[in-house]
Amino acid sequence: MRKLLAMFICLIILFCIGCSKEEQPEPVLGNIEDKLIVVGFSQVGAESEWRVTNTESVKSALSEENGYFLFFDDARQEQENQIRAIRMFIQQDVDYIVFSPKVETGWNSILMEAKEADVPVIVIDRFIEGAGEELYTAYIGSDFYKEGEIAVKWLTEFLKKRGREEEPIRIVHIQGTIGSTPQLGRTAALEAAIEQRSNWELVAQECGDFTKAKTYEVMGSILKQTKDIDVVYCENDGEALGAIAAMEEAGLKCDPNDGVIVISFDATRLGLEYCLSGKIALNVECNPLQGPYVDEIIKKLERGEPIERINYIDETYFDFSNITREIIDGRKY
Ligand code: GYE
Repeated sequence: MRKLLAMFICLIILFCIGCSKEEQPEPVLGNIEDKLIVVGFSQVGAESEWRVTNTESVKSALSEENGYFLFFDDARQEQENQIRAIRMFIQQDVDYIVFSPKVETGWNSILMEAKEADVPVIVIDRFIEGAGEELYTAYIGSDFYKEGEIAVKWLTEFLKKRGREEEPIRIVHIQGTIGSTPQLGRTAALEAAIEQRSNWELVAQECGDFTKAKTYEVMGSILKQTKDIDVVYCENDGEALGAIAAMEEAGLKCDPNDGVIVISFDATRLGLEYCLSGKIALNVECNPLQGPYVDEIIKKLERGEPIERINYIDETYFDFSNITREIIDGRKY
């Protein structure tokens, strides 16, 4: 009788455990992941104002309120760190990988791993060279060669208007991170123009790595060799600021009317302030607000809708003669 009673009590206890197990909630992250779209975002670094704005844009578009759970990794300018982060995202079984590749080459095997794990990859900002279409799902970014073409076309017309189209034009060229898509495109457009114009001469070509600090340094050494400079073509606003600081320190005036003509890319707020003051003569826009485009593509993929594989963002340019305070104040970055 006692045995029977003990068995009965055991059964009741097991039954209760069974019930409470079913009612027990899943771990919090498990619950979130079930509902939210999980994205791993590998950013190249934080080298410029442009980059910081780009990171913010992606983070705020892929927010929890908007249906996402975001893993973010800053690669601090190291391709190896980006590869490691992407591998980690694959292991974490994310739904999508978003990444801005530091340079164009060296991605094939990690993208192959993503493909084998069935994780769609959305490339933003910079592009990847030679990657077969099957290695990434979509690209969102800028047409960097076109940006460079806008710059050289503007310079050609500006010199013409000033009656300087036959004069020798001595150009200093500060490049961005070597091997990155913006560097390759903006450089190629300038080099093509120099080839075509016999009076344009490249007096120095150095890498400023898209930063103010490095450009201030390299511009300083260039100025030790020559101060006979007509144009400084910088591949982003940070570089333009560094070059201007070095030139002013060396006693050069940055002014398209009667000094060095500084050309820049990005058109960030600070870059446009310099344009308003005339220190930057031309600033070609490069739009960092790519987050909403990423969100739109992911949501379309989630709904099974077709998407454009290559997406270029529309861009404009500003020069010292048409920029106004109202334009600067009305911009989002
Ligand atoms: O122009 C520069 C940045 O890849 C378009 O990288 C981007 C470039 C941008 O650091 O400021």
